[in-house]
Amino acid sequence: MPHREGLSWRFTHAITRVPADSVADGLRAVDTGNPSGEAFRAEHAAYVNALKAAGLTVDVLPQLEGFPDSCFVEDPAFCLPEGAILLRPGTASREGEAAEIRAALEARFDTVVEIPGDGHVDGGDVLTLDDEILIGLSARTDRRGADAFAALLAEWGYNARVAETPEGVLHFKTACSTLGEGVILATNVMIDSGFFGDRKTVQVPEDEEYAANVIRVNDVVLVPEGYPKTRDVVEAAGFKTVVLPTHEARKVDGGLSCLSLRFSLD
Ligand code: CIR
Repeated sequence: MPHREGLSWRFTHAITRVPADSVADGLRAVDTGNPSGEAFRAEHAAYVNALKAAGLTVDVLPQLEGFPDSCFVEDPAFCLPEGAILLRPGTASREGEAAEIRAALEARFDTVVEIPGDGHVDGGDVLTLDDEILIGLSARTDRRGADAFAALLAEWGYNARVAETPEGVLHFKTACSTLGEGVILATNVMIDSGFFGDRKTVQVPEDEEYAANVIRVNDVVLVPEGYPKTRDVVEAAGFKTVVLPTHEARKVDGGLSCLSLRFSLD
């Protein structure tokens, strides 16, 4: 029974990786100053604690100086209850992160497979809903990768659909998130795109677009600090929020979802 109520937001486990000092060399679209490894690790510790408080067992992998963006573990892999899929990140400096996370996935899953072919997919482009998995084409996720990934998900019994990430948006999930219980938080551009059909959506208030990337984890929605209007609309939609600092992650285009792989092993 691959699709099920809560697939996209009920979790038992997470994998994270401590930010390296080399995160100062991390990729970014616009330079707003380098993140500090030390300050990022403090924010990361709060993030791990919030996942634990939400009921998860969290594996915290050691920092990897050779890969500046390696704390963004969501991008090199994708996890489902049946197993983990090693992806092929779509930028050269990050491709090796899939091999680096393999052992941690093998420690939790009996089944760990690689995405077939030679196309590229970043996990940040994959939005899991309870009844469908959306894969956004982006500067990181190409058609070959998305089609191969969708075919693999279909073999595993999941409905997968390929969509377009709006121009200028790094990852599909930079602009939308599952809030659970059939509701999606998204920017107005994403809502207008029609990707979500007649699903219920909550619109991110204008000038708070960064806060479109939140994560629902069991009973709470983790939201970034500094976006009070978004927190208000999420709460008004009936969800309980926990606010977390992401100031260092943001300097290298990172948000809350990218900092963990979340899955359920029940
Ligand atoms: C990158 O450009 O790959 C990193 N600096 C940020 C990755 C953020 N990941 C995500 O949104 N899934």
